[in-house]
Amino acid sequence: MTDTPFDLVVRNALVATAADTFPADIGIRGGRIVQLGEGLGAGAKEIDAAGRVVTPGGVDAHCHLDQPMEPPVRMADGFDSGTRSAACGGTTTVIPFAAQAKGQSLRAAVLDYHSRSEGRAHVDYAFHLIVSDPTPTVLKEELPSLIAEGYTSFKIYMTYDDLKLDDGQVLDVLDIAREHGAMAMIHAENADCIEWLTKRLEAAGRTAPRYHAHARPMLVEREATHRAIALSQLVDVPILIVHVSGREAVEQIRWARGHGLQVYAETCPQYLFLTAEDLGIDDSYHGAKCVCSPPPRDKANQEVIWDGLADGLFTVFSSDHAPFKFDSPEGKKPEGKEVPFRHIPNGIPGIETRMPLLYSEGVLGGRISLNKFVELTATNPAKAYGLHPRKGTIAVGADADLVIWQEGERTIRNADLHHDVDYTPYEGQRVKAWPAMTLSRGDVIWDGTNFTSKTGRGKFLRCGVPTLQPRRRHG
Ligand code: DUC
Ligand code: ZN
Ligand code: ZN
Repeated sequence: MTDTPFDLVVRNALVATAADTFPADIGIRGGRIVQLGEGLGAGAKEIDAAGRVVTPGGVDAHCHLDQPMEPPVRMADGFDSGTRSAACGGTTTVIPFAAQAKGQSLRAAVLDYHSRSEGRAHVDYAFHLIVSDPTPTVLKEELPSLIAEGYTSFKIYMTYDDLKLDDGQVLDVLDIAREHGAMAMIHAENADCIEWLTKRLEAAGRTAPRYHAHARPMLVEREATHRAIALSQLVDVPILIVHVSGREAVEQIRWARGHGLQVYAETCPQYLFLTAEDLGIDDSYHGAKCVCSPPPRDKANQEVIWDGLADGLFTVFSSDHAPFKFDSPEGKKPEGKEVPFRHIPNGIPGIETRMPLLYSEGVLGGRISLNKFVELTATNPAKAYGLHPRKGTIAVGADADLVIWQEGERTIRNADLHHDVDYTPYEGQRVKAWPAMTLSRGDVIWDGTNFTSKTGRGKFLRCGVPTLQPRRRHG
């Protein structure tokens, strides 16, 4: 204990962690939480949170910011606007992707991504890697050294010509994850099935955005999910299946868990709040706004995803923010054209709406507990990617990344959001809560009305190894 006053006390909070909900004042010094308890002494500054729930700042462990794209397509958000939008929606840590192009060294991809992020972020950030070219040098030299330097997770793709790995390559990469304790994230969709279906749809003249969903039915996700599980079982390494969309993939993951395999899963708001109908019930190009992969399914599948969030099937809830403007030659209309679905940039924005949507429909809608909300949006992503306990919780020693929630009805309007995208897929959606205040390392960066951060205050974070559960020891 010291007599030094706190820099800041958040008083009369109803603190929610992944484990407990309790009343407390939060004493902050030097950007960290230094004391928790009732009746703390005075701070140099004080915030009265009476009557308000206070959660850890969100950790959005799957978002894409200024990821290099094939011209003319360009992501609408870089680290400045992307982390601004994150902060205004209660997210204080983001983990986007340093993506290796085929033929590029992984180290070069990381250096390039640092040059895109340096001095631009408003909240703290780490990098996942995307491994698209697992050469012997990447496997034996670059990956091990990057993991040791704090890039401890990587995504691999089972689809997309420019990214996908064959099964042998997946095994090679998983083997490195096992050896070095890294976390492998897997995009599970069967590339050949998608290509076969896409060609048939194109031959029939079915190229409108809505046919994107026809080209990627649940079967292709189910098959690849099962294969990813089998490959991870062969190597005996944990994996995390990203953006799980519905029943068939969920069944595979339940099967794996039932067999004692360490298979983690992520889902995203689009699988709770959108359906394939949002890609169009006719051939309108507006459906391009909701083209993402896997595609949103139907209402029954939304319920399956809700059940999985409530019962522990899902470990993390991420936005998969992949921001492309709709009415732009750099976005959903490449070179100003309404293109066949195959060529529509894949992904939707959602970094700002992730936390409010889940808080509203999940917690206030009675589907998940407040503690489960914290676990899914902050604690587990921090553990899965080696940032816990610095991030993802409210505890002595943790960074003072906090969200003070305000309950009350409002309607999501793109005009009120802070990304650089010209639409939100959730336009008109009613929500029941929004962050009244977001603090990052003790700084108020969103006060419910104004964004009050300074560009470049966000720091790069080196990740430790995942701590979701102890790794099995191999004899
Ligand atoms: N996968 C992602 O994770 N994000 C955007 C598009 C995709 O296929
Ligand atoms: Zn993906
Ligand atoms: Zn993604």
